[in-house]
Parts: sequence; C-alpha cells; structure tokens
Amino acid sequence: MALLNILHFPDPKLRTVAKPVTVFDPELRQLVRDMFETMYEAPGIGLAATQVDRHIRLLVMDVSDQSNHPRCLINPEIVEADGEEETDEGCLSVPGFYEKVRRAEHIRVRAQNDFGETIEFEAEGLEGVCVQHEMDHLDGKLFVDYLSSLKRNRIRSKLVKQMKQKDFD
Ligand code: QAP
Ligand code: CO
Repeated sequence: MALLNILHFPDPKLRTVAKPVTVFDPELRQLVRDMFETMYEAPGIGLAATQVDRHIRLLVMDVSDQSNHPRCLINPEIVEADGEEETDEGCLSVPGFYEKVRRAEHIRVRAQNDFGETIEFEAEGLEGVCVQHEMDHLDGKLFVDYLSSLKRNRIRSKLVKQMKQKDFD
C-alpha cells in the first residue's frame, strides 16, 4: 500500500483531461487501493485519479458516516440528470476552502468497476454531488471554476502563499 501525493490548485496538471481506462489489470486495482488509502488518510470523501497525477478516468469515493462504503467508478458517465441544488463543497486539491456550488439534484450514473463490469445506479444528496465533483476532475475541472473570478483568484493567491511558506518551514 502507498499514500499518493495530492496535487493542489493552481497546479496546471489538474487541468489534464483523463483518458478512458481500457485495461482492467492488477496494476489498476493496486492504484485503486492506493487511492482509497490516500482518500481515507486525508481524510476525504472523494478522490479522482487526476488529483494524484494519474490521468485516467477513475475515481474513488465513500460518503458514508463510518467510512465503510467504498465505491470505485471507472469510465463514469451521467446518463440522466434532473433538478438543481446548492451544496457547500470542498476539495482535497483546494485545502481549507469551502464554497456553495449548484449541481444536478438527482443523477443516474453508468460506470465500470475495477474488474470492468458495468454498474448503474442513481444518486442524490451528498453522493450525487460527490460523483459530479469527482467527474469534473477527470475533465480538468475544479469546483472553484464555478465561483466568480474574484473568489477564485483570492483562493489561488492564498494557496500559492501557503505553499511558498511551506517551502521555508
Ligand atoms: C468532494 O471532497 C466533495 O479543504 C470531496 O482541508 C466535497 O473529500 C463532494 C478535504 C463536498 C461533495 C461535497 C477538504 C479535506 C476533503 C479540505 C473532499 C481539507 C481537508 C474534501
Ligand atoms: Co475535488
């Protein structure tokens, strides 16, 4: 097992569009395990491969209270979406910042599991928001992109400052 390094906004690598997964082999399943370990250790409720600098269409999540419902989605697609809701979102790649984002309230998701089997399910509430947030990462998108440029630039400056400070510590 291994903890993976998480990229932080405004790292341009977070803007990479991920490629579909075509090979479902033990190496892929090892990456899935390492991503779960990294997410639980953070702790977080969702992590996309993009955030750990692997540019393939893979995300892991667990929105349960006791962190005992791991879910891995490969090549995910939203096949139906309806309604709108606003939720406070954060991101392991934007540490310390939380802002309201408007997303679909209810979605139907089609994806593959880590053995390449197709899965389909409906999601709403925190789970639905998490799928949409993590799928954005696979297209190089971040929740801060939904904010005003004023807010986004403030967050960017603060994070850049924090990271420079860390280099001195
Ligand atoms: C995405 O986010 C998400 O700022 C997953 O200092 C967020 O796991 C989906 C985290 C909200 C739905 C609703 C953020 C940890 C974790 C931080 C996360 C931080 C430490 C965020
Ligand atoms: Co995120």
